[in-house]
Formats: sequence, structure tokens, C-alpha cells
Amino acid sequence: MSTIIQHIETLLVDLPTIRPHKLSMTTMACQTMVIVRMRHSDGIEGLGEGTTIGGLAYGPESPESIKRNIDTYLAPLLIGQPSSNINALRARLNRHVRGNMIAKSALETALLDAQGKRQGLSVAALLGGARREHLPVLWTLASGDTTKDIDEALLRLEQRRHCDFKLKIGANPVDQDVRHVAVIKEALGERASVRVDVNQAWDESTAVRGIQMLQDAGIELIEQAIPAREHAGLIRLAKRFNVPMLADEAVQDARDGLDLVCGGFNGAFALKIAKSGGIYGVLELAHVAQAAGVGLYGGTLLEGSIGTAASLHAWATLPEMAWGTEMFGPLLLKDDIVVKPLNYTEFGVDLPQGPGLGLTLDEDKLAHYSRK
Ligand code: MUC
Ligand code: MG
Repeated sequence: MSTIIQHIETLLVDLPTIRPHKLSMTTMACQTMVIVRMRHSDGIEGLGEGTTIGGLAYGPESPESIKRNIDTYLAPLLIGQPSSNINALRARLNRHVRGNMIAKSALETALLDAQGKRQGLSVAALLGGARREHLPVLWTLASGDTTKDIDEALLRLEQRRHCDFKLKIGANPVDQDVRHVAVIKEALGERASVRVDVNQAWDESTAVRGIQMLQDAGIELIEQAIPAREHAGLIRLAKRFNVPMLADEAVQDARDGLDLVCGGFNGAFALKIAKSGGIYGVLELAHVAQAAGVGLYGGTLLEGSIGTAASLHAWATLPEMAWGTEMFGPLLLKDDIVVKPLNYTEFGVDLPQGPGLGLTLDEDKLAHYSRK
């Protein structure tokens, strides 16, 4: 008799951050993750994570909506279904539920984790195999204070933790933001790559002014300077400047990717399992990018260890990513809910080993940080 999905539990888990994390649309002091525990009739449990940034500040799904929509709409579509045909289960979810990509990503991760544990294979092995076991990881400087950011970057360099840095800008007037970035780049010099993420905060004419100054200051990559839906504007910026544009909020899935490359976009795409509804969706986008010669970047929505590990298994199956990854989410949190945290070393992170995601929940910590 084939194994079926028996039970799906969702937990809201609140973990404090190590310092305030300031983005153009919100400041985070805590990260809320939706943890999925999916039990199957063979006794195996699959783990998944659905996480966003700043409640509803970043996108249309909040932690509470992710939990509620899984519990009410998505989980009932999976309960009683055969566990192993993940393509059929994805199609079933997509047929009955529109959008809700973070919720779908959390469930797909739990299906893959369980399938890997069942077959004794890592998620990367289920996807055809890892091409590398160690991936580069950038750090985001977002304390809101230029001196603190420089100290933080110097420490990370000395620790051999990170040598690529992303600065979150867009909350202040453009000249003030550019000054902040230029001072940090000047202090770090050639030792580090410095990039910025504007998180949609500028209109196109502000972007033209800001990007010119950032390019002159030696910034290597400009992420999502203008609103997500302004594809034509993003293409114009990409054609206008030598410094490459990184599309983040603008590119959710393969269709967005196709639209951008058909319009002549020649920058890079930030891949996130949460934007694309999971690993399979994000790999479709990666394949469009590869076919078009668009650079890849392994992105995060600041997930904890479970979502980060799921992303790492996906990125490990791809050819070298031109812009590396930013899978530092667990390092921004004061604590972890897995027994053995991911191993960050030598400016990157090791792909976790073992069946499935390669992680085990720490039940005490999970109980401690779960919302009652
Ligand atoms: C984003 O928009 O890139 C990734 C790193 C970080 O600090 O915020 C995220 C979201
Ligand atoms: Mg971004």
C-alpha cells in the first residue's frame, strides 16, 4: 500500500534578531517563521518553512496568513494523498489555490524532506545531485549606522565569515544613502564586494541619479531600485548603466524571468524558493536565466535553518552562481530551532549532509519559541 500524507501541523515561531535589521520598508527586531511538520503513514516526518519579512511590509503573504491558509485550504488538499508524487501534489495545489507562493514553498519543502528521508537521499540528490558542497554567502549590513556597519564588515572579514556585503538603502533621501554607501565602500576598499538593495524605494528618475553616483563609488550590483511591476523601467536602467541590475521583487517565477529577458534585461536574477512556490519553481526560473545568459544569485527572505537548507539544496544543483548567495538568515537570529545549525565557514556555508534537508528539530527550542 502506498504511503499517504496523514497530518500537517503549522507553528508560528518567533526568533529575535541579533540587532535591528533596517530595510527601506521596515525594521526587524524579530523574525517569524511558519514551520511545517508533515507526518506520513510510514512514520516519516517532513519539515518545511515559510517565512517573509516584516509582516505584510514585504509582500502579500504574512506569517499569520501563511499559517491560516495552509491550515484551512492547502493542507486539506494534501491529507490522504500519496506522499511520493510531488509533481502531482504541486499540480493539485496550483489547480485549487492561486498565489500563496510562500505557503506552497513550505509544503513542497516538507514533501521533499520526507521523500529524501524515505529514500535515504539528500534533497539535492533527489534533484539529481549536488554540484558543490560549499556555497559562498554574503552578509547584509543594515544596522542603520555607518560606523557600526563598517565595524561589522571588518569583523566578518577578519573572521573569514563574509567578504561580500549588501547594504540596505532607500529609507533616507538618496544623497544621504549614497554617502553612507560610499563611506563604507571606501573603508572596505578592494577587500570586499559592496552591493546595494533599494527594495523598490526609488522612482526611475531618482534611480538614474542614485545609480550613477553608486556606480562612480565602485558599487558592484544594484538590487531592485524601482517598484517590482516596473519591468520596462528596470530594463531601461539595465541598458543605461555598466553596473548590473539585480531583479528581486520584479522576478517571482519563470514567467517574470521570461518577460524581462524578452524585453532585453541583461542583469541578474535573485532566486528565492519563497517567491517561486518552492524548489521546482525556482529551478524553472534559473533555467530561463541560464538560457538567456542572465546571472544567478541565491536569495533569501531571511529564513531560518530549514528554509535556508532547502534553498542550499536547490542552489547546489546549479552551475556556479555568478553572484553567489545571501543564505545568511540563521546568522541574523539569536538562536536556532535545529539540533545542529548550518556550518558557516570560509566565507560560505556547507551543504548539510544526511537524508532530506539534513536537519533535526530541537524540540525544546521549538516549544520555547513557538507562539502559544
Ligand atoms: C531582500 O529583498 O533581498 C535579503 C537579505 C536581506 O537582508 O533582506 C532580504 C530581502
Ligand atoms: Mg532584495
